[in-house]
This record gives sequence, structure tokens and C-alpha cells, in this order.
Amino acid sequence: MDVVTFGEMMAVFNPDRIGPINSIYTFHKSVGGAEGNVAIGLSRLGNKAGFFSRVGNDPFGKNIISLLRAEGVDTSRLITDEDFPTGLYFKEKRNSNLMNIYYYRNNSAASRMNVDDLDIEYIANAKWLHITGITPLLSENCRELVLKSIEIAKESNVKISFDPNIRTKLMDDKGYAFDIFTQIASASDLIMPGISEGKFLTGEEEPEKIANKLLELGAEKVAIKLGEQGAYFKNTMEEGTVPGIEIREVIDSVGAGDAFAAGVLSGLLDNFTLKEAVIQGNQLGALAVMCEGDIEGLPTKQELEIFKHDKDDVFR
Ligand code: KDG
Repeated sequence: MDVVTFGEMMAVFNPDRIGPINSIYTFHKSVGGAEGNVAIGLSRLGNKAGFFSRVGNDPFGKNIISLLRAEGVDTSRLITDEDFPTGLYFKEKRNSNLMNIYYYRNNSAASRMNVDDLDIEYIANAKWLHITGITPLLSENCRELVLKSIEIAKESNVKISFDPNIRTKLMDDKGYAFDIFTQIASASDLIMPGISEGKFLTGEEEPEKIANKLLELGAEKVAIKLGEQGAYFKNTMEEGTVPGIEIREVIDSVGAGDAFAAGVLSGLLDNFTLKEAVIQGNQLGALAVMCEGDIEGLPTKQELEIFKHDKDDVFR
């Protein structure tokens, strides 16, 4: 595998219109979950991505598995849990600027993942292990799983990428989250926070200062997402800011960070410089926000090439 990742994928309920959820009666169902989104993004770009997790033995779990398989993601290590259900979440587009997320993921099948689910060789033979800050906050056994996977990756010289992906609704104890995030960041080769996540990890607010502290922790490469402003990047050789991509309308920003991560990782797998990889991450992020859904906007390699080079509105 080029990249192995694990975490929770859920059934996602997208409202059919803007407004408070109590006045919304129709939703369309989709699938989402940070690490699975990254795996799908990579697979669409032609990389070999493996995703493992637990899903419930229910229609939502089956939906997740068939979608991942259709996307070409390896699910050979994904487990169907007979006792616990697949997690769900609802989006509320409260107004054109504010989205609320309602999770139904306590005691989900994914939260039962544990170190016994690990296939050591699967991780040891990958080029990258991608981790987010969501999984260790799902349960104590998930936290142990994350730490064990890092240990395996380190022993086998597998590079680790980390997207903190802060979800305050999963953080009962910010100190606990800080400790585990710092542990993961210290073991990571590539860290891809947003500004607020960088601040949470380092106490700094400026991209350069955040990057310096993360590099001091031991990371080789840092790429900081700046939203409309693009992204800042730094390693020992390169540093700079890649400008944001102008888009007409943000339709749905959920999943943009995962798209960015997929673009950066795919670029690094193609031996891009960090700057080139971050430019590609930005392009995927832009494509993701222009489309409804967590994974729907992720481009194929061909769509990405068209986006990079062709500025026409209608492709005939
Ligand atoms: O990054 C996008 C994810 O936030 C979304 O797909 C769902 O994993 C998810 C979460 O925990 O919010």
C-alpha cells in the first residue's frame, strides 16, 4: 500500500436545504469520515490506499464497505462488528455561513477498534501511515490502537502523517487530547494542521512559529491550512505560502482538510517537492468545497489535470 489509514466512517445525512434542523424534513444520505475520505481521495488519484475500521452489521456498514470497494480502497482488514452499530452524523446548515454537526457515534462499531484488529505486516509494508486526532478520542481502546500503530510504523520506517482534525465534541478533556496529540505529533514526519489546530498544539498563532515548534517536536515537514489564504509550508529546505484558489461559492467545507491531506500525500508519493505537494493539496481542497458532501468533490487524476490546466466553465 502507498498509504494505510484507519478510523471511523459514518453514514452522513446532508440536509436538502439551509435552515434549523427541526424545520428540515429531508436529508440525502452519503458516507464520510476523515481517514476514509483521505483513502478515497488517494485512490481516485491513482494511489494504493488501505483503510481499516469496524462497521456495524447493518445497512450503513454495508454501504460504507461497498462504497470503499467501488472506490478501489483496500478493505481487506476492515471488520464487521456483530454487536455495535455504524456511527451516524447529521449536518445542519443553520445559515449560509454556519454548519452544525450532530454525531451519533458513542459506542459505535468503530469505537470498539482495538490493538487486536491490527495487522502488523499491513502497516509495516506501507509507505505512509495516516492518522488523525479523531480516532484516539473515540475510546481508550482506539487511543491504544493509534499508539500501537505508530510503534509499528516507527519500527518499520513507515512514514507517519498526522492531521489533528480537532473535533471539540469528542474532547471531554482538553488536557488529555493535548497530551495524545503531542505524542502523535512528536512521532510524525508530516503534520497538516489548520491554524486553530496548530495553536492548540503549540500555543502559537503565526504559521511560521507554529511550523517551527512542530519541526522542533521532530516533524520533517509541516503544511498549515490557511483556508482562503491557501497554505503555509516548511521543511529544512523550503518555506513559503501557497496562495488560496479563488472559487465562486463554498458549497460544503466538510472534508476539505482531508482532500488537502490526500493531495499532499499523493504529491509526496509522486516525488513532488513539499511546495508542489502543497499546491496540489490546495487544489484538492478547493475542489472539495465546491461540491456537496464529504467525499463527492474529490477529483480523479484526470479531473485534477483538467482543473489545473483548463479554466473553461463548461467541459464539452
Ligand atoms: O474531515 C471531514 C470529517 O470531519 C467528516 O467526514 C466526518 O470524520 C468525520 C468527523 O468526525 O467529523
